[in-house]
Amino acid sequence: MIDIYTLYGAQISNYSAKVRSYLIYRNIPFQEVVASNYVYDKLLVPTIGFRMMPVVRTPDGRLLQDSTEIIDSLEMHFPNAPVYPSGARQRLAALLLEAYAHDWVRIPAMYYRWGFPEYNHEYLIREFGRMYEPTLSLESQAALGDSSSAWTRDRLPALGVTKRTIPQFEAWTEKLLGWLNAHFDRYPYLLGTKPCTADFTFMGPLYGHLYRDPYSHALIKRSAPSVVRWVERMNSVPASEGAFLPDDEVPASLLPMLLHAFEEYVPVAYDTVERVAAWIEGHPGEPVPRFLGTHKFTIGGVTEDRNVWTCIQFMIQRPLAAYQSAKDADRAEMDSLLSSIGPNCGLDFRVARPVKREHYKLVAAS
Ligand SMILES: N[C@@H](CCC(=O)N[C@@H](CS)C(=O)NCC(=O)O)C(=O)O
Repeated sequence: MIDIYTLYGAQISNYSAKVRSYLIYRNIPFQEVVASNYVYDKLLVPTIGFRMMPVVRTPDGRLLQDSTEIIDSLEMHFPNAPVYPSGARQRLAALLLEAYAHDWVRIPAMYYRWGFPEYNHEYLIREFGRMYEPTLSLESQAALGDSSSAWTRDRLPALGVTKRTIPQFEAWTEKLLGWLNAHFDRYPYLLGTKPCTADFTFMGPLYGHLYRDPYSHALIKRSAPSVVRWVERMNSVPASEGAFLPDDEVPASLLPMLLHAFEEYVPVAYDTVERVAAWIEGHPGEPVPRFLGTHKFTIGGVTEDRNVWTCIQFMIQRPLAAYQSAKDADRAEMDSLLSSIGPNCGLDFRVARPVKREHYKLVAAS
């Protein structure tokens, strides 16, 4: 029996970067195996039912999919030094930033990957080719990578990236890198000298895409050197375990990101929750589809359409549940954090039909 964990993923994959950096930080013995066509066909798809990474194989042979569930399951198995802060303010900040990084920061990550073909295309098609068919010749990998990356390349409009919103996504990304850079000038991780769950989630877009892809690599090195150093730190075994900041402090340098999350991401997330609830009412007992039509969103004052990505509910219901189930004293701490973010940053929104993952699919939780 294999007595270490196996991460099936890829260097170019957003959510593999999240799980990899978590495994490294937690010092969990693991090997990484590329999610090639062979691995998908022989091992992953027969169990999971579809092509999706990352997947973690536990030493007792179970396959876990979904980066958040992987981390949660490993947190239960390795309960010392948890990556979820115990303080109410820090815990809520971590869950909010995690959802924002998972669902929203992925959009500029996708745009900067595919929106600059003159810089990135040759590199990316070879990356996709070598991931899917590691033993082919370089020429064949490039040809294969070109055709086999179309599914993700063509997703920009489904994420709301269009000619009208590109300037807004660029402006926000520059701000985001500025906020993160200012933060990491002062702190090694988001909440102190040890990473929290949101640090790992930010590694997805920041390492998997922005740090590795040629165009954004130059941008991030030029404009956000402290983010570069954080990325590299996150992929290294730390010298010590570190600690979250004392007194449950959420640094002020995180507030602009949290405010942005409430302004532009949370409205989309709440609308998603309503769309999912309506769908569940009409389809009892069925797994929730990945997409449910389209809805409007606004970025930098420009309104556009995007697909309703139902997985967003899974992430936003976590901070909502943490807030709504908090005892009075914790709730008061959370309220003081929310009011320091901005005047309209409430978490009273009701999730009528919570969801969970069962057999690798999103289903109604009750
Ligand atoms: N919610 C999932 C998202 C995973 C995901 O989107 N993985 C990408 C690679 S980074 C993928 O395999 N996508 C296949 C697809 O979208 O069809 C997770 O956190 O694991």
